Amino acid sequence: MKVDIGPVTRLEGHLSIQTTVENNVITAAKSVGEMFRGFETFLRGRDPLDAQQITQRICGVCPYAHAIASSYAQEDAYQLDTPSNGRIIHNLIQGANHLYDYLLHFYQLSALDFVDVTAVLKYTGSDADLNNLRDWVKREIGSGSPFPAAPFLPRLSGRYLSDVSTNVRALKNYVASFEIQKKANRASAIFGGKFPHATAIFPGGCTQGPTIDLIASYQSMILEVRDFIHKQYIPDILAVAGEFPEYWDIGRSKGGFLSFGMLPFSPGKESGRLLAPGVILKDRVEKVDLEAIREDVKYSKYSSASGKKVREYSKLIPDVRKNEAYSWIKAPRYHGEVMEVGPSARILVDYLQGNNRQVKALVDKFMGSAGIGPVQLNSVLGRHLCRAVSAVVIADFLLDESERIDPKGPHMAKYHLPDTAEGFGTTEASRGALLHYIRIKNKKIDQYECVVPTTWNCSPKDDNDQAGALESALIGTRVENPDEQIEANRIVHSFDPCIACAVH
Ligand code: NFE
Repeated sequence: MKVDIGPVTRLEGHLSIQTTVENNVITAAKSVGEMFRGFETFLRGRDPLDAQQITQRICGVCPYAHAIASSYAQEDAYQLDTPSNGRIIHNLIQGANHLYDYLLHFYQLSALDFVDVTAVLKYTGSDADLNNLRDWVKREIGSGSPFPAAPFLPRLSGRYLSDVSTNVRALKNYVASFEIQKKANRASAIFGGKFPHATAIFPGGCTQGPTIDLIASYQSMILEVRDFIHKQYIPDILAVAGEFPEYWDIGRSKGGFLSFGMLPFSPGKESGRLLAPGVILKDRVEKVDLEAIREDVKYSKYSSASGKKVREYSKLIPDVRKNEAYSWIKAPRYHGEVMEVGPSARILVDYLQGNNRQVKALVDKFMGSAGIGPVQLNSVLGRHLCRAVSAVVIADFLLDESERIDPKGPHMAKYHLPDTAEGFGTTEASRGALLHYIRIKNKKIDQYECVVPTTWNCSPKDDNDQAGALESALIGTRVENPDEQIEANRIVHSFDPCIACAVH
């Protein structure tokens, strides 16, 4: 039977997932991005210094990653020597955004796939938030409304966490996490100017300079976020993992892994990154070669040339009637191979290279207590755990990094806009590897390309008919109830798709 489980909710944008189920097993899957945007088209002809502002509008969740990738691409094009403070402030803004995004994803976008909201009806404690939630859920359920207690209910049928106190604790954290996310966003906005869509991120640094009071405010907010990560977020993930251990083996993508690495150490891009870049192909980690990336469009709704490299310009021609095409998302491939990007890629690429000692220690500790190996980080639970590992490492780094600021030092490079130039910028957005490419002619943007995390993960099939990463993770999954497929929803949510980004 063919089932359309879309539009899938609790993600950004319009994603439909169509599965074919035979004998309760998914045998085929289509990831369908349902809109077109055209940022790369309307960037052409504009002032290059608009790019880090305009590309942030690709998304309201990960705007800073776009600003950073664009700034790096322009730094490459203008040959800028970014001062240490400029690089540090970029990191402080981008890192805080990751912390916000991991909490948003776990609590609001995926925890309710596992947490039993109705457990709050059995709550008898004295917490005011939980009492309010319990009374509201009770009233809603008895109200006769067709959608009582939205957005918590209705929900898909399946097994949820059984222990009342574990559910109640997670629900309390669902509510509490909003305040903590606000803290992370305010920390970013101290230097970025505002959230979303920072005004201050610039190629070569940040227009907002550091002062002792700004640094102290930033640190106090990150300390609170870090506390929540350790005391609430990680225990909640481990509680889910403890009761659903089968999800260490559900949702495994079938290709390689790509991470661009993130958070460069000062003074510059040559001195390494907190999380290292790399590609995992056939269990070996290799250096990233940007020339190996091509974007296929055989099954995407474009009649432009397929298989172009990032810097090979091909006019993007939307084509709603194209035969066989089923998505507005393109299909990026690395040496023709399917790549998963995102938290598991980021952590596995770093872990297998032994780059960051803290990553190694955390991964070993969690793998040891769960009784799993690295291959199981490629799974629903693996993606959740790798976000948590990223959160711990990034939060500690941000606190250290903020101590390295020299309040008297420069925070912006001087730049000269060249007539003709090109540049690549790579970083990790929360959802994975993000690449921006800019080519400048006559001081205007001649070509701009973004290769975006969800484009990799939620791509349709490529020119060789290979399923995309998410599609491949769905195929082979056993589903108890083919009409609802809670298992497929959990897999989709573990990738945290952002379709606004994917179709940019
Ligand atoms: Ni719109 Fe984005 C994606 C992330 S790219 S959320 O995909 O993370 O910067």
